[in-house]
Amino acid sequence: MKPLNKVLINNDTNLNPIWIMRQAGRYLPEFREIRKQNPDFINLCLNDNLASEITLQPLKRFDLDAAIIFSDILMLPYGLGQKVAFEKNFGPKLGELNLNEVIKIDEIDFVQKIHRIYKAIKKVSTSNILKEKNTIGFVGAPWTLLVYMINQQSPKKNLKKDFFKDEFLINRILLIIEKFLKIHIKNQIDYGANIIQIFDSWAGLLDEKDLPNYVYAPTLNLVNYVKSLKVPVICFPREIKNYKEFCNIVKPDAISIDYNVDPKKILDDIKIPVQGGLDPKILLTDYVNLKKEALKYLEIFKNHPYIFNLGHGILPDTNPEMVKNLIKIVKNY
Ligand code: 1CP
Repeated sequence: MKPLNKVLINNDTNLNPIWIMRQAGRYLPEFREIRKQNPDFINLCLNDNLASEITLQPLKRFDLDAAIIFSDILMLPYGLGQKVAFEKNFGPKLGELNLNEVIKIDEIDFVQKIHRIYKAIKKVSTSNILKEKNTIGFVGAPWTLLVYMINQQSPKKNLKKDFFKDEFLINRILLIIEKFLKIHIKNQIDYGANIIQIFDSWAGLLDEKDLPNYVYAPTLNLVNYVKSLKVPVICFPREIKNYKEFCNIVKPDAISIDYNVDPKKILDDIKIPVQGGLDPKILLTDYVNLKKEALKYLEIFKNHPYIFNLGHGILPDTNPEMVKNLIKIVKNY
């Protein structure tokens, strides 16, 4: 059985497998080298040779237990025909969402635009390095994708004032997103992904009263769909206040926690396997501090099924040596 499955399916508490959000990325010089020669990020995601090579880069360096496919949550709006670009020092920039065009897109158009992601997954999942390891496929949650599709840029920069004005439009787009996310999930699994992670990076933007409508209901539909395909599903509803309520309603196979939440409270509140938590900024400090903070999570979850990870993506300024140290600390525990 693959390492993450031991935790997710068998509730193993002796093993703390580890992978790292954004483990294939800018903190690795070998990634920066490829990126420099491929200024168009979308094209890079659609280049199955390079995308699979990038996916495996961190596994060649480190003793990680899983690969997460090199792609992006915004490949979904791209597949729906919305313009998506990534600008240096700015982040994602999306074109206007044209609902009249989007509703004309069918499954064949969508898959045609992004099928090379699936080719990359096939290459990765059948590679020798991953024989005993997991291949993680992923999607953005409907809410987080809606945020990017309507806001056209990161809400970190600026959130459109009239975002919630047209509730009818929002609910319509959510249904379209959900339909295509299911197609995207099914294809990732068919081509070799054996875990699905759902990133709801902007769940924390919502008032608690809006969570049932925009986060719980659409995510529950996806979680049930993944379960019907017999693959474990991990949810990351970043920065919501009530992880317990989320787990009780959505019932994923594991919950990935952000770094603002108290892990002791999570241990008290949550019965399902837990993933993550460590603040990525800790990797910018020193070995002694890293060991202290990593051991904190390992101690708290020592009798709970736990997958080691960070509380958000690894930062570009991270020294790869610190990643090596972290993995050693976790494996030696
Ligand atoms: O190694 C891996 O983790 C696999 C690849 C991966 C994943 C899982 C990338 C590559 N992106 C993602 C998910 C993703 N993309 C999320 C969810 C996780 C999270 O919260 O970080 C989100 C919100 C995005 C959207 C996105 N794409 C952003 C964030 C913008 C914001 O609002 O702050 C950014 C910067 C990107 C570009 C991107 N995606 C991935 C990489 C390596 C990069 C950087 C590209 C570059 O400039 O070189």
